[in-house]
Amino acid sequence: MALNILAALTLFSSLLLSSISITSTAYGSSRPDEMRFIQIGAKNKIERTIISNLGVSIEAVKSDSVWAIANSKQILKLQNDGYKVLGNFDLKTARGGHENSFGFPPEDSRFHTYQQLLAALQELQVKNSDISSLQSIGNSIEGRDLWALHINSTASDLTSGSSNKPGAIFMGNHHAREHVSLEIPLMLAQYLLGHRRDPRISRMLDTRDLWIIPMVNPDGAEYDVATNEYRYWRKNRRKNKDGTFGVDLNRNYGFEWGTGGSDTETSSDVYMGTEPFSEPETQAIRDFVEKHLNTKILLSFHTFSELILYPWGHSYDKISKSDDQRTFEKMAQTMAKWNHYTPEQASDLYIASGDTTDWAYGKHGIFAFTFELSPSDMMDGGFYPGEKIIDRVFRDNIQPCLYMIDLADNPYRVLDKPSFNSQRKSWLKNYVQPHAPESIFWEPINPKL
Ligand code: 0X9
Ligand code: ZN
Repeated sequence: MALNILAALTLFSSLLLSSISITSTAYGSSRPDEMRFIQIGAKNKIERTIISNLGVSIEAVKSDSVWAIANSKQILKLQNDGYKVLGNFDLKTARGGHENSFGFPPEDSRFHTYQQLLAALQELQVKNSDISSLQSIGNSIEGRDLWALHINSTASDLTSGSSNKPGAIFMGNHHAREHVSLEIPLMLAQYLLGHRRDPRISRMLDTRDLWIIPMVNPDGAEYDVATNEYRYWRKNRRKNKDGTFGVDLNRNYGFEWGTGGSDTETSSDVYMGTEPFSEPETQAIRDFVEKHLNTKILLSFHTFSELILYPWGHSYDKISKSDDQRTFEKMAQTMAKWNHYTPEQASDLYIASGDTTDWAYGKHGIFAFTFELSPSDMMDGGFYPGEKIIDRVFRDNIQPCLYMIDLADNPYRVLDKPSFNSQRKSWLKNYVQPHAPESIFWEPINPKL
């Protein structure tokens, strides 16, 4: 796709769209000012699933309670059902206002808006045009391009946009307010291209087909920062038939869609949409993945809670192919040694159907993970932890990302077979020394372009 023409068109259309979203006042029936941050007593995954089935979005899990965002109707229902509301806070008091009429507040200016992300991706691509290209893989419901950076050292693969090399896809920002989840895939791209002459990295770049899609939900992300206060927006910006807004993109994928932990109520934060893949954003990811079935690894970044999640999420069942189950577990446990997150099956958190990873694995056998990035707790800032957190979150996750890229040729290498182990050790020596001091692997690269 012709990058420059597309980029110019995007700049124009997104400026237009920005002004539309600034003047828009329609919120739908669950207006952000009606939403509350609540702490509810819940001791286990069954209770958490019941809460999630009420259409409440659970944001952090503690040993005997959860933090969630809910409207007054949902809170009443929870109380009627005997759940204890231990805390109830106004969302809007969580972060102060700022003077800019659009974008991140000055103290968070390192976070990228849609336009700043595009500029950063373009600069990166232009500096590394021999091994990367920037493509739009579709459009959001408001018409913004969904940008994907393709990294591949074979010119013909870049031109055709497809490859026989083992592929890995990294994506972020399915959920609008989870802004850290965009920064990490962007920094991963900057890291890989910034270290392309490092033998450990160049070997990877030569042998893998990498795609980075940092912002799957640009409309929601822009909406979240379009006034002088964060809006705690999660969904996309679909105008539903009844005038409410938004579908939860992580409930809209077409594998066991609508079978639990999502809602038919349009105003719910976990509204599943009218049908599987009803949304242009999830359609774009579906079509993209289905055009790139060389993909063996997929990582979808979310925030927050510091978790490494793997399928299934729609069911408490284990994966029936025991080699796959063991591979997921082994990979999650290995990555947890680097980022110190908790590795677990997604439904151990709570049941949720229609998420990216159940579909990617269930439909295409891709080893697909969700990372819930830092912070670990609501009290450390929840979705809005401040820009100071970004470097640390990236440092924590660079080795897990490199590990996934490495394994894209054959994730089963992690299984406990001697030949795989020795192969693995030599790979690790080539590009990562486990538990090495951070400085060996990490240098900030163009934190903000
Ligand atoms: O609920 C989600 O979509 C994800 N958590 S978030 O706080 N970022 O919204 C977790 C999805 C994990 N998948 C399942 N539990 N199925
Ligand atoms: Zn999320």
